[in-house]
Amino acid sequence: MAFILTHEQGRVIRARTGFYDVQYEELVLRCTLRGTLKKKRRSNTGRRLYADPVAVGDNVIFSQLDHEEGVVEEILQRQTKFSRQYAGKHEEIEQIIVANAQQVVAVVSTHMPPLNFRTLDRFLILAEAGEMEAIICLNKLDLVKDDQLIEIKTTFEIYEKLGYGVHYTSINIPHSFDSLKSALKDKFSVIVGASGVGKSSILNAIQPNLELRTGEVGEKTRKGRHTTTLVELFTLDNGGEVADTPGIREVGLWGVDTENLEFYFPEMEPFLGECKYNDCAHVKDSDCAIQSAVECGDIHPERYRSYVILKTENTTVN
Ligand SMILES: Nc1nc2c(ncn2[C@@H]2O[C@H](COP(=O)(O)OP(=O)(O)O)[C@@H](O)[C@H]2O)c(=O)[nH]1
Ligand SMILES: [Mg+2]
Ligand SMILES: [Zn+2]
Repeated sequence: MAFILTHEQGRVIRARTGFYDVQYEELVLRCTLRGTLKKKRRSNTGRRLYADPVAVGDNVIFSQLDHEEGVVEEILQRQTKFSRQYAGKHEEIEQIIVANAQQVVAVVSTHMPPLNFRTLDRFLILAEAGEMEAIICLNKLDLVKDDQLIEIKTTFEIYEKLGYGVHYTSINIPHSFDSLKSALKDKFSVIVGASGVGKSSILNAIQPNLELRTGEVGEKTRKGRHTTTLVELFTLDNGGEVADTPGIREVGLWGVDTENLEFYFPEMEPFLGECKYNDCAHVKDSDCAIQSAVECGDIHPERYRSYVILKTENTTVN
């Protein structure tokens, strides 16, 4: 290389603990963080704030060290972020999974792992909290019988009515990925879901040359390096970009105002302000418009269950 880049703008396309691959035109540099950035992980009092200060999708200022290494100098302002509460810690630590994505693709499967509306609702709330649009993909359609499928699709109509696009897919059903593929066109999306729902398989079906490893817990990189890739960004030939994420087991809410959790459930909006008590939590309170709406069938019981679980897990309900 004839010259060494200093303080250029690049983008993080791959992240694993401590190392970030930063892309600048055709060049990809393995970067570490400048010491001043590492400090950003902690508050002034020394409390840890972030699992990692840099995420895939971040636009950064970097400097090159040699033909394959560099250092991240600065992180540019984020438009959006998909974050969760860092798993297994009692402290309040934010884990930014992807920065600057426009859309969240929340994947669930019919079986293996079983269909879980609680997890799905958590992903949708995190998308809302991070100011991204969300679409839903129900994968492994081939694992259910026709009559079961009809029942499942009826339940998913709730989500369609709420305005979420729902895509029904299976790696064993040709063309089932066509509609999802169009939904990814020209957008930067992040694909999330429990381990094993088929996220990597879906990306392979949409773009076979990605050759992502599937069916594994710890994923190795395609070049066979024995490192665990946490999150990786891919470009699709239709102009879309997708960040594949490893299975998110615990979807701890982050950036969500749980005092006002009802605002994250669009179907509750028409009933807000109609409860007897101003500070109604809509859980056990009497004369509650939300609970009445559930009884009348105006709010789906599955969605209400998600609300109650999240509300009681995050706040004390009287
Ligand atoms: N029957 C069936 N199996 C699938 C489908 N999609 C993925 N799988 C399988 O599910 C397992 C997990 O898939 P993978 O893509 O690694 O899931 P990820 O952890 O979400 O990335 C693999 O063994 C896949 O072959 C599907 O549509 N139908
Ligand atoms: Mg995967
Ligand atoms: Zn109420």
